[in-house]
Amino acid sequence: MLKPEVTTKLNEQLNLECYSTNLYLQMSAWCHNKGFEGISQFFQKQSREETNHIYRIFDYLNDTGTMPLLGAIQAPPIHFSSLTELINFAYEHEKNITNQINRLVHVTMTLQDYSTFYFLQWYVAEQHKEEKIFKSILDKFEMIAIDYNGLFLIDQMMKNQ
Ligand code: OFO
Repeated sequence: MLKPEVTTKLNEQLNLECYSTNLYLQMSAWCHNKGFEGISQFFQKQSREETNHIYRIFDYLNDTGTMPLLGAIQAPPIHFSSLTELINFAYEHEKNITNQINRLVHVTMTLQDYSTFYFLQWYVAEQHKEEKIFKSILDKFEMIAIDYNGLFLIDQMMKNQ
């Protein structure tokens, strides 16, 4: 049986993962609308990964006899002035998620809930991977001049990410 504080935090995270799914799906739509098909595909893949994050927490709550609680999900932004702004937004979002996960891990450690602490280690590793992905994309933006040719190259490259 989970402690109430852990349950609350896990439900918060569950809802944040729902937001992440919607955010990346919306970003995929924005990219597709602007003609960046490769990046649009990349964000669809990211959105599916976020859905996987939802189910991990959903299943964990169920498995521990706690009913998952889905609340209202904030709408993701739909306007970006540039592709760089969009990628930056995604990178900042991942950094926020990392902070949330760290706080959650801290709560489990403080309350000596080692089962949930162990469960969350996958998220810790996943956040490291996701921050690295978005940071490396931003680095490529800096390396390749953001003119039309540069953007085309990045779009093609991200089809295989
Ligand atoms: Fe992007 O890792 Fe979940 O939210």
